[in-house]
Amino acid sequence: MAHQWQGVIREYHERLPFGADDPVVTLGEGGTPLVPAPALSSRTGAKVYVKVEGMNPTGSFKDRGMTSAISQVLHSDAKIVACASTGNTSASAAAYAVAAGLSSAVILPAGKIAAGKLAQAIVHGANLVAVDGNFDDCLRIARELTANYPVALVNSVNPYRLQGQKTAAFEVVDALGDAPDIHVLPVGNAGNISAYWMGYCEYAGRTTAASMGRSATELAPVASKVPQMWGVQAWGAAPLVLGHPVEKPETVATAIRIGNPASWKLAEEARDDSQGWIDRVTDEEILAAQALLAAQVGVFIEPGSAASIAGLLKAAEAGKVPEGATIVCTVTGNGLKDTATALSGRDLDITPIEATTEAAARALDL
Ligand code: AN7
Repeated sequence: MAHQWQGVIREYHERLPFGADDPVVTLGEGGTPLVPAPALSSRTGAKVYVKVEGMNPTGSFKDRGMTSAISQVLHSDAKIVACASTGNTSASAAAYAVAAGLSSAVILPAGKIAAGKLAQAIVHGANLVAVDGNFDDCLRIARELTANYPVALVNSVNPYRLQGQKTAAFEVVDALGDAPDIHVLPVGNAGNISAYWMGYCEYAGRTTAASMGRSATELAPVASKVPQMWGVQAWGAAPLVLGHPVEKPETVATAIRIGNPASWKLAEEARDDSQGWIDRVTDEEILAAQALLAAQVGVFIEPGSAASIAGLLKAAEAGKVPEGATIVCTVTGNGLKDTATALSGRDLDITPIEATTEAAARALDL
């Protein structure tokens, strides 16, 4: 019989805080590929996979949390959803608001959003507010707005966001047959690392501080273990590495240009309870990792996503990758969102040739 993936709420219904008759707003998110990355395996001595979250409907992992946050909004009186964003959350919120018949308002740091993400918010009809400030300023404004006006906040401080996002960990276990030894991911506002940790714990029959709804311990465990969680921040936006907020975060990876993550405590819990760590990588390492994944694995990711790959390679060089370990790196967003950064610094020779096969063959040195 034909099967169509139903989106993460229906696929993982029994582990999410929704009733059978609750409305579900979905664009078919989740079910993303877990792709073996031999080029990373050979460099690290481990068995490395990438979880390609850029395959989600709006091109990032945010859709997993937006289906659950926006579905829950339908239970309230709110007709407008709002978020602060470095780009991907706003793209996702705008699209899911359309699907739900709601309006959206997105609060963005002026001039620091990748062109593709801005285009998404615009075409989905979001009301845009550009702030002369950074993401942390935008989140403060979004929180205050939603506290004072009939507007629902759909940033990851809304606990329904992490509920949807935890399904990515379920998918990894379902694909591998058990949890990996190590899970690596980029860290910005720190919601995703917290959500994965919750998902891995619940699949192993444990709960975390972020768990809600039916207790995971009522369901039979699916995984026999939990992975170490390795988080990676950008060098100039690494509050969790430094142990204090960064007032003026800077990085080429605008998605993770965040100085005071909302899920700070949950991320520390994920790191410490899993015996993992959170490190930082330079912009150069991020861009090199992005180029490597595109040229040697065949997956085009955005710079923020490449932090996870850069962090893994840095750990390998430092001898911190156990031989033969199974490692999953989440690559959080699609490279097509920010082609300007991917192409910057490249020598693009696009001088046209005459329209003959011979000229094409000459140009190709055939
Ligand atoms: C591609 O869109 O914060 O640590 O406002 O877009 O869960 O915040 C995006 C974050 C990683 C970091 N990779 O995840 C936003 C926003 C990409 C991202 C992160 C983001 P969190």
